[in-house]
Amino acid sequence: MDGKDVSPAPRTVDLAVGETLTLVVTSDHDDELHVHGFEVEGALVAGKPTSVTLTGKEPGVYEVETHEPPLRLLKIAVR
Ligand SMILES: [Cu+2]
Repeated sequence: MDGKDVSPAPRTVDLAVGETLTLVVTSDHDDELHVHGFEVEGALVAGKPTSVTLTGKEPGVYEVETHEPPLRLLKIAVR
């Protein structure tokens, strides 16, 4: 594993305004998690699940990514 596989494969998840979504992210290496639009950033520690809870506010499509390397994990469509 080279730290570049994303599972499940990136897709778009719908989130209604006012609804909450909890993401649990586990990386095989230390990294940084960034949820665009929600401006949530969190440290990912190798092998350790990190969870973030997001509440839909502004309608739009937002990317969830890591920074090292830059990988897109999913998109959140707030409607
Ligand atoms: Cu980012």
